[in-house]
Amino acid sequence: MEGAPHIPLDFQRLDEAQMEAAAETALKRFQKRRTVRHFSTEPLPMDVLRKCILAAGTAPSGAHKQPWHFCLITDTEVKRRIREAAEKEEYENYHGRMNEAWIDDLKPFGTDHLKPHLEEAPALIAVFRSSWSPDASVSSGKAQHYYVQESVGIACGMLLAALHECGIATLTHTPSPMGFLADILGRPAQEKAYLLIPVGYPADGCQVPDIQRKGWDEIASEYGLEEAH
Ligand code: IYR
Repeated sequence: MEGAPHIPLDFQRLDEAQMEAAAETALKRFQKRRTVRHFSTEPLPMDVLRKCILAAGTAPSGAHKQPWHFCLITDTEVKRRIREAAEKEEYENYHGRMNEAWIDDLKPFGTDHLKPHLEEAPALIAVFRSSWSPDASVSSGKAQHYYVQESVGIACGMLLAALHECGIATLTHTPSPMGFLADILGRPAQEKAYLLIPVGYPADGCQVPDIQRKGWDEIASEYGLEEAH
């Protein structure tokens, strides 16, 4: 390939038994992941959080632009300000901006406009997406980014998976609109808040909704003519 240096892929081929075992382990582990809304205030090891964020930063992205930024927040006053701003928006959401069907759909989860977890969780990870980055070498002064939503969504999925693997519970929180996050955190104009993730250990006695997950037939279809053997 002209112009672009390439290096050999570092890839470890597994045998089929190893693949089966890895798939089983991954499924069992992922089935145990639950969204948590009640956190212990106990601090988390910060280096574990930093490594999970670095793991998320290995996600694929459009033209490898890596259009994400992760703010790792443990400061009590910053968390308090985020809670205050989120609750203000959520009050409007629960009292008029969300329609009746939406409010009904959320009843099993017991959510409301109050967000104590934004202060109780020992850390918040605010994820930003950037639609461009400053670049003096292009005439517009802005390097384009591509498939930003997809790229940042994948990075967030990898972040949740990495945190879960490390025994850390998460809440994927989307207070909306989320513009207050860029203001409070002083993010540059090209960045828009994408997701706010309180992280921590579950509070003692933490309960979660008794939900079922869709099965194979509901989430997947196969188009092979026969078993590949
Ligand atoms: N953002 C609000 C409402 C909310 C919306 C959905 I869709 C959820 O799955 C959960 C909550 C809130 O955080 O309460």
